[in-house]
Amino acid sequence: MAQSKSITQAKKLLKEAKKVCVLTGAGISAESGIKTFRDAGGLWEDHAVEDVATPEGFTRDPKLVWRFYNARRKSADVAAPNAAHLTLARLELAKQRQSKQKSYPVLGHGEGNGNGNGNGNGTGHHKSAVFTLLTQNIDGLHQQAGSTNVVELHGSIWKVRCTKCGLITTDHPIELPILPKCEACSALLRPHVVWFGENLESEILEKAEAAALACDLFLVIGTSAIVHPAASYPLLAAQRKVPVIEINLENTPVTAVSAVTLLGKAGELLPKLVSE
Ligand code: BV8
Ligand code: ZN
Repeated sequence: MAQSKSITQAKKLLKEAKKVCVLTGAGISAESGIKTFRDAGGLWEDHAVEDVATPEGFTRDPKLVWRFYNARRKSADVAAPNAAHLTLARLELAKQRQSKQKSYPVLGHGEGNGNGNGNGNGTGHHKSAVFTLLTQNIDGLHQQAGSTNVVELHGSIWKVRCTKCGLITTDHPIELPILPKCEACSALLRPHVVWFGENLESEILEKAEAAALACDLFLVIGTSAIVHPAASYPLLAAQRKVPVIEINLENTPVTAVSAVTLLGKAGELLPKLVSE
């Protein structure tokens, strides 16, 4: 199907959708100058996953791991949201406005759930939001772009956690000391991210699954869809016969279950799907 026909079909599906769930990966931040993992020149080219993104690697050589994350804090600090991030923020607003018109209550976690999206209505009872953005990215660019209902599946590069007392803090210089110490108990600090072999936070897993099970459209952008459980959410939606729209430079394991696959750069394609 010619790409223009696919774009028309994707626009129609997005316009009609009432509850949208989105999954993003490193590809959506590539046009903001942040390295992806698996592409040429990607992070995994000069670092062994098991050395820099596993708890065992951190125990073995915490300095190596902190050099890796300090470098990524510096690149995330100078990066700005691109047109793809900004379009998703606009789409969230449009869907919330659309739902209000249809007097759908915009409901989220009333009590504000720690990952910064307090867009609840204080009713406290849990109903899936009309727009949920699940991201594997730890760079915080979605929130910078204005997205509110963001679920950081793998944590945030801007949060650090004490390996002993568990205190989570954010007020640190961009480049942390090579072996940063906890202000409360002086134990070693680690990045508050989810490493391979570590479970995701249960509340995060709940929200992600609830959104994938409640959505009537699933949008997948810039992910190789290899890492689980993140890669399972578009499959969950497809199993429910929910249309999946994929945007990537290349085909991925999600392509087989996608109603529409748009091959190209997210920053160029996504703005075409959401009218001004
Ligand atoms: C867990 C945080 C319970 C830190 C990350 C089921 C089956 C198989 C394996 C497993 C399974 N369940 C669990 C596992 C094990 C493992 C896993 O999935 N392994 C993989 C390798 C097979 N999962 C886990 O360990 C998870 N924990 O399951 O706990 C458990 C525990 C033990 C055993 C069983 C169960 C935790 C996973 C989280 C790890 N932490 N990040 C950090 O970032 O430093 S993962 C990290 O890598 C990212 O967060 C992301 O998830 C992944 C990279 O993927 P992408 O973001 O997609 O990036 P990538 O470079 O690969 O691709 C970029 C894409 O964009 C490409 O397709 C490219 O074409 C495209 N692109 C590029 N430019 C553009 C573009 N597209 C559009 N526009 C552009 N401009
Ligand atoms: Zn501590």
